[in-house]
Amino acid sequence: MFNKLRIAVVIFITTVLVGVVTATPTGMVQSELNKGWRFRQARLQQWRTATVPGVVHTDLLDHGLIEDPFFRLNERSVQWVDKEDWVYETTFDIPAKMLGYKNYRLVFNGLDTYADVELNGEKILSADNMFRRWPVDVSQKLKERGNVLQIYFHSPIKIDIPKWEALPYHYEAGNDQSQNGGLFGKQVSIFARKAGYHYGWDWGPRLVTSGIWRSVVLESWNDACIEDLAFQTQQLGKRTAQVVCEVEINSEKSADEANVSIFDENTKMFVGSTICDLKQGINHIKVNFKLNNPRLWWCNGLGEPELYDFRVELSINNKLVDSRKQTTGIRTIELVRENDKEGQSFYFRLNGVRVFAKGANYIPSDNFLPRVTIADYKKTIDDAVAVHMNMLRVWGGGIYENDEFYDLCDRNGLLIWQDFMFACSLYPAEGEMLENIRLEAIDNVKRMRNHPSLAVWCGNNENQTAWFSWGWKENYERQNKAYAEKIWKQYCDQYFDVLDKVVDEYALNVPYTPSSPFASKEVAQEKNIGDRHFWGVWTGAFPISAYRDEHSRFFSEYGFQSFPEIQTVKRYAPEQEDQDLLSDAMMWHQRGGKNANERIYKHLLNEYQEPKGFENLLYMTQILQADAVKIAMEAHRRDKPYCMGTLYWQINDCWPVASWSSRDYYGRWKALHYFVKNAFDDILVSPVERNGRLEVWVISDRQQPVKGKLEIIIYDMKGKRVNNVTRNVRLKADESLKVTDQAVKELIGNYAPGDVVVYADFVVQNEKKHYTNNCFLVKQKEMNYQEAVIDPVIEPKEYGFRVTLRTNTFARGVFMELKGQDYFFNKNFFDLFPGHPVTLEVETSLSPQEFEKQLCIKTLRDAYK
Ligand code: BMA
Repeated sequence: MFNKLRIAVVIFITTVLVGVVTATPTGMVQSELNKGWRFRQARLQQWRTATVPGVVHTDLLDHGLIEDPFFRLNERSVQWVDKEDWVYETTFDIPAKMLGYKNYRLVFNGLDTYADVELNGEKILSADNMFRRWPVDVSQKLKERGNVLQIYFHSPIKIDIPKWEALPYHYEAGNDQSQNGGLFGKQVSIFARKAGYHYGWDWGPRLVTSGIWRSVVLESWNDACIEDLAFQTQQLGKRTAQVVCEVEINSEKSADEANVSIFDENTKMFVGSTICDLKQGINHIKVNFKLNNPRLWWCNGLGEPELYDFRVELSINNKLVDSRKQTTGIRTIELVRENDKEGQSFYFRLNGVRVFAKGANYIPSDNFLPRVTIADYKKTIDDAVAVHMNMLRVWGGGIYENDEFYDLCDRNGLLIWQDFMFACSLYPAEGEMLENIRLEAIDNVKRMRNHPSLAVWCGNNENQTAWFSWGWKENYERQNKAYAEKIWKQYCDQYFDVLDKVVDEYALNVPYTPSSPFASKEVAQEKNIGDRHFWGVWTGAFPISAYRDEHSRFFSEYGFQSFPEIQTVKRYAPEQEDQDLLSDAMMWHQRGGKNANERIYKHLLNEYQEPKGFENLLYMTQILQADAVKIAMEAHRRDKPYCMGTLYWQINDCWPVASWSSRDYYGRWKALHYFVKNAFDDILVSPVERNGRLEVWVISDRQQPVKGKLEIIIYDMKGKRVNNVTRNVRLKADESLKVTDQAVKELIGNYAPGDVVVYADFVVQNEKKHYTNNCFLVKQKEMNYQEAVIDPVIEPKEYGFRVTLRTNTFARGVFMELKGQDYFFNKNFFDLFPGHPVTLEVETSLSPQEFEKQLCIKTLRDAYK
C-alpha cells in the first residue's frame, strides 16, 4: 500500500513538473477494413466492387444496376432488393504496424441486419441488430496475409415473414408500407432491430436495405487496454466541479501495480490518478478528481458550450500500456418533474439553471445512411443554431446517430432528446428479443454518454399514446384479452423496466422518460403533466388558430406539412406532366397520400385566397406552414413557465418529399425555417389578437433582467401610421410578460381590420438590435393586399450579392428565388413595409447579369388567382 502511494506521489510530481508524460503509448492499435470489398447477389455468381461502409442499394446504384429510387416513381422498381440475400467479401493482411500482437479483435460497428460473418471460412458471428456493435475475438483465427472476411446478409423479409405467420395476432406497425413492398398486410418491421423508417413512413419511401453500414475495424493490443471511459460531473460547487471517470480496462492477466492517470490536454496538466489492482478480464476503475474554476458546458443561448479534452493513461509496473482521449463537457442535467398547483412540471435544468427548450424533431438525413456526410450533419446543426435552437429530438423511428452528429451538438450547444429506436409500433419484447434490445440499449447509452449534449433518454415515440388513444388496447382486447395482456406486459417490461434500468446503470445521471408523449403509466398524455404531442390542427379537427390556445408543460411534437419549393420539386418530378399536385410523381412523394393534400388544401382555403397555378401553390403551402407553426411557437413561449419547451416536427427530410420539415432534403430553408429564427430568438415580441383585443407580450430567455422599450405601430397598406403605443418594459430574468392588452377597435379607429398591419418593435436599453414582429387582425384571405411594385437594388459582394428591396405598398411573404441554382438567401419569405427597405445577402456563383435576369420576386398577393 505504502509503495503504491509513493508511486502515485512520484507520478503526480513528475507530471506536474514536466507537464506531460512524454512516452508514446503502445496501447491498442486500430485499422479500418474499408478496402477491397466486393459484393454479389447471393444466388448469382458475379462479384462487383463495393463501398464499405455502404449499403446494397448504393452499390447497385454505383454499378448502374438500379435507377435512383428518389427520382419520380423509381422506388417501385427496387422493391425486389429486400427479398434477396447479399454477400460482401474482402481479403486483408494484418497491417505491418499490427504484427506481433497477442490479441486481435474485429469490431463490426454496424451490420444491417441479419448477417453471418465468416473469417477464412469459419463462422465467427451471427448478427441480428443493426444498432449493436459486434466485437469478435479473432486472436487465434487470423493469418498474417490473405485473410478472407465474408458477410452474408439474409433478406430481412425472408427472415421475418415466418415470425409474422407463426403468430395468432399481429403487432401494430402502422407506418410499415408492406403493401408497397409487395407483402400485402404482412408488416414485419417490428421483428427486426432495424431502422423503422427503412420500411416506409408518412414522410419516407420504403427502401429496406442491407449492408455494412458502419465501419469494420481490426484492433490489436498486448497485455491490457482501455476499453471505455465515462466522465461524469457529480457535483458543481461555486468554483469547483467534482468529476469521476470510470475507466474500463481489459487485462490479459492480473496485475497489482496499475496506475490510471488523467490529463487535461488543453492545459497539459495532470488532473487525477489512482493506483489499483487489475484482475484478469474486465475491470472498472474509478478516478475521482476536482476541477477548479471549471469551464461549464452550456447550451446555445445560455453560454459557451465549453469542452474538455481529457487523456487517460494506463501504466502497469511503471510502463505505459495504453492511453485514450476523450472529449467531454462539465455539466449537470436534470429533468424536473415536480407536482405543482397546475399538475406536474416538465423541464430541463442545466447546471442548476432552468432551460426553456426550443428546437425540433430530427429524423435520419437519408434513406441510405452511409452517404450522409459530416458536411450534411454540419449543415443541419448550423441551421439549427442559426435559428436559435437549443434542443433537437432524435426521433425513435430512425437510428442512434453517428458520433460525429453528437460531437457537433456538443460543440454547438444543442441539447439532445434521444429516443430509443421504437416508434408508433408494438414489439415482441420478450425472451431473446428483449435481451437483444437490452444489449442494444447498453451499447448506445455507453457510446453516447460522454456527450454533454445528451439531456434525456426516452423509451419510445408514441407507442404508449397509441396503446391508450389510437384504439390499440381495445382492438387486442376485442380479439382476445390474453393477447392484450401479453402485449401490455411486453410493453411494461421493455419501457418501465429494462430500458429504465439500462439508463439508470449506464447513462451517468442523464434522466429517462418511458415514452413521448408521457404523463403516467396509466395515461399517455395530459395538458398539465409531462410532454405532449399536439396534432389536432394537422389532422383537421381544429382550425389553425387552435395553436394559439393549446397548453402543455412541454410540446415535444406539433407540426404542419408543406411542399418543397419548385427548384427541389423539379429534381424529383421534372416532367411537364408531373407539375400537378395530383400527378403520379407528386403523389408518390406525398406519403400522407390524398388525405394529407386534402388537409393542406382545406386549411389553405380557410386562411388564404385560392392560389394560381402549381408553383404558387407550392409557395403558398410554405407560407401556410410557417404562419401556422409560428402561432404555436409563440404561444408556447408566451406560456412560460407553465410550458417549458417547444419542439416542432421536423427539421429535415430523408428524401425529397412533401412533409412537415422546415428544411427540405437538399437543406433548402422553407418559409418555416426563416420564421423560426424570429420565433426562437432570445427575446421575442409577440403581438396576438384574441377576441377583439390585441395583446402584446415580451418574452425573454435571458438569465438577467432586461429593460427596454416596446413600440406598437399600426400601419395602413401604404405605410401610414394609423396609431402607435409606446411602453417602457422591465422583464425579470427568464420571464414572459403581457405588456399591453387593448381593444382592437380603439387602436384602429375607423380603419377596417383588413386594411392595417400591427407592427411591434422591442429594443433593449443600450442595445441596437430591434426585436420585431407583425400581426394581422383578420385571416390572410380577408387582408386587402394590393399588387406591390418591388424594386431590388443589387450590389455584388464576395460569393454573391447584397440586395435591398423597397415596396410601394405592404407586401406579405416576399419570396426570392433563382431558377435551378443552388443558392441561399439569408432572409426570405418576409413582410415588406413601404418606407422600410430590407437588405439581405445571397450566396450564388451567378454573374451580375445572370443574377439580375434570374432573380424572381413574389408576394402572397402575386400567388393568388
Ligand atoms: C409524429 C411522429 C412521426 C410522424 C409524424 C407526422 O407523431 O412521431 O411518427 O411521422 O408525427 O405524422
